[in-house]
Amino acid sequence: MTHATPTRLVATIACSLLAACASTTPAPAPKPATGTAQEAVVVLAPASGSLVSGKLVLRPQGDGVHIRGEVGGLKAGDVRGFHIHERGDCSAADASSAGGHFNPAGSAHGRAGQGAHHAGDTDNIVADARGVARIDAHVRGVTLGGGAANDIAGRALIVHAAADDYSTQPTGNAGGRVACGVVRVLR
Ligand SMILES: [Cu+2]
Ligand SMILES: [Zn+2]
Repeated sequence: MTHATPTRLVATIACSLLAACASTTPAPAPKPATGTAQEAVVVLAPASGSLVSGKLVLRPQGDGVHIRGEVGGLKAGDVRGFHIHERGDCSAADASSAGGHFNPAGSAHGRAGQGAHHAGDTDNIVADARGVARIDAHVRGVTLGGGAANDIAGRALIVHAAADDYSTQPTGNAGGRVACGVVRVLR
């Protein structure tokens, strides 16, 4: 009979639609931690008086960062702990300056892919008959560049004197640090 009724009806329908839209639209997800770098390199230099050295190339891949390269100066068949450590500082003779395992989530030490573990935990490396370990490791849940909490750019990679047992806290009982290198972004 008047203009008021249809106007109110339209307004009510519009509100209902908006409300429906609002209730079915997921809350904005936390900003994805996407790395900004395409490639980084690590030059592993001997530490603790060892002859262990190496060169590694890191690239973002899928849900993490892939590490490829070689570590030399080991003994045939050596099994050695290999981790990302929190500080990109290899200045101490024993590489203690690199700090502990990279652990932005405050997890326990463990084995990647098998329950709780530090973000920087990776599997032991194994030397061939010539004392060279070929690294082809995928580290899930970390990024390269961009400064997110899980960014490994500017951190350190460490080779240890012994194998990681994947259980002793917080180091895996992998012994001293025999090589250290900083993750340097190339591009
Ligand atoms: Cu380590
Ligand atoms: Zn660890």
